[in-house]
Amino acid sequence: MEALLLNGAGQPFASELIPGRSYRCQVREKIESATILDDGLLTFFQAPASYTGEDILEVSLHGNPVIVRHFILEVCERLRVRPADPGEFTRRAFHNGKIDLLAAEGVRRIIDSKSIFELHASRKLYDGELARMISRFRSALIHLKAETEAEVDFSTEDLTFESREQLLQRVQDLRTSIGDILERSRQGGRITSGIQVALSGIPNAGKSSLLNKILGWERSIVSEVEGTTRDFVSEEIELAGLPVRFVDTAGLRESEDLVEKEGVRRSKQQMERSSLIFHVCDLSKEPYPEPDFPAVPVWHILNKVDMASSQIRSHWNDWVRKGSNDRIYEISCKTETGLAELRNALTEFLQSEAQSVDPFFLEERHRYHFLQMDEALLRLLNLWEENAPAEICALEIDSALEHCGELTGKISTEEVLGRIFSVFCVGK
Ligand SMILES: Nc1nc2c(ncn2[C@@H]2O[C@H](COP(=O)(O)OP(=O)(O)OP(=O)(O)O)[C@@H](O)[C@H]2O)c(=O)[nH]1
Ligand SMILES: [Mg+2]
Repeated sequence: MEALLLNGAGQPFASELIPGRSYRCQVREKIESATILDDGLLTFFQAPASYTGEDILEVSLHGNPVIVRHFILEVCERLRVRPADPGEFTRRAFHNGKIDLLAAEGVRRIIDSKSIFELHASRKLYDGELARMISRFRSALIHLKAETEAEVDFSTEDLTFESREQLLQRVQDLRTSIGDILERSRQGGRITSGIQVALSGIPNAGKSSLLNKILGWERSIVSEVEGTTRDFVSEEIELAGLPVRFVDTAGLRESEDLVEKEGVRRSKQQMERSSLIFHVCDLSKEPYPEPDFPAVPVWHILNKVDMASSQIRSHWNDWVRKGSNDRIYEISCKTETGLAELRNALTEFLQSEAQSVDPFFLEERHRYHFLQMDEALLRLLNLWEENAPAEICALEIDSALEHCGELTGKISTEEVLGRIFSVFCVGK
């Protein structure tokens, strides 16, 4: 180590590094050569006060792949250390009891978060919000089990246990809490996976022009030919801290052309999946009948206001549907009139969407265990109803407890751990 890593003065490091302090270091091309390839920082974290709970020597180099490759080939080789596997540091932290499995999953979600909203939800996972909920479930289940076992042990003696009604109520409450968690995650997941805004309208209205204006780059092909966009084109950006997916769709019209027909079918499908529809209208024409929209807010975007007489504008304003959630904006993609107002209104809409939803989500794995827990509790209720022996009832409580353990990683198999950590990036 000392021969390969030199301090800022070009001297080998003294053998004692003070934990938590960073040292400047230089990486030479070869031990014997004086050619310096990179300057970096060396930090020593002493067990157990480190990320993994083990001694860690962290070398920070410039992220150039050539430097990193050289470091791995020359330096790591000689030090007889190997590059870490994906997620290995977090896996070690988990095995050494520094974090539970939920927090480990939180680390990955933090790294992969695509919006502030998702980051908030990931932080909660990392900080233990779900772990605390599960711990409350576990205590309630253990209490339930103790009551059931007491029934077995002392069933012939005259002792007062919690009444069956009280126990039934407790199980019902647990099932309600599971339902609430699943619903919260469904809501949060809807936002995390992106709020979709569909741009729809007749051919040539300016849908693709508007998409490009919103994104700030020429994502979609714009032309005066009707039916330019045939398949939908989507792009995700972050607005108001939320991931928003804009979908530019094929112009809606009756067509005999098979490809265009399929495009229109897909347009309708995308509209149904959207939280908001921008109905782009062509102000260079007199009002025409609007398509059927699914039951989501529709904003009528009266485009090409630069070409429209005040008469046509008033015709259009009288014409469009005015449901309680619907709005009208006049814009021009050509002169950019009204685009700033539209953007501000969209930001406000997204903020109010986000405020109504709690940043919270469950991984597929979590959902599975919660559902299994719920099923075990449902079976328990049925068994009680049939007056099944208490020993049999206790098995269902055990099953629910097992799922609690698997959620936090108290009970885990190599296969499950492999699946979780393999999707991490190297270095975490
Ligand atoms: N004058 C004027 N022309 C516009 C405006 N917006 C779009 N256009 C023109 O209208 C034509 C159609 O625009 P597109 O954005 O391709 O329309 P579209 O709705 O995506 O059309 P399809 O993909 O065929 O359904 C192009 O020639 C644009 O340059 C505008 O605000 N003013
Ligand atoms: Mg188009």
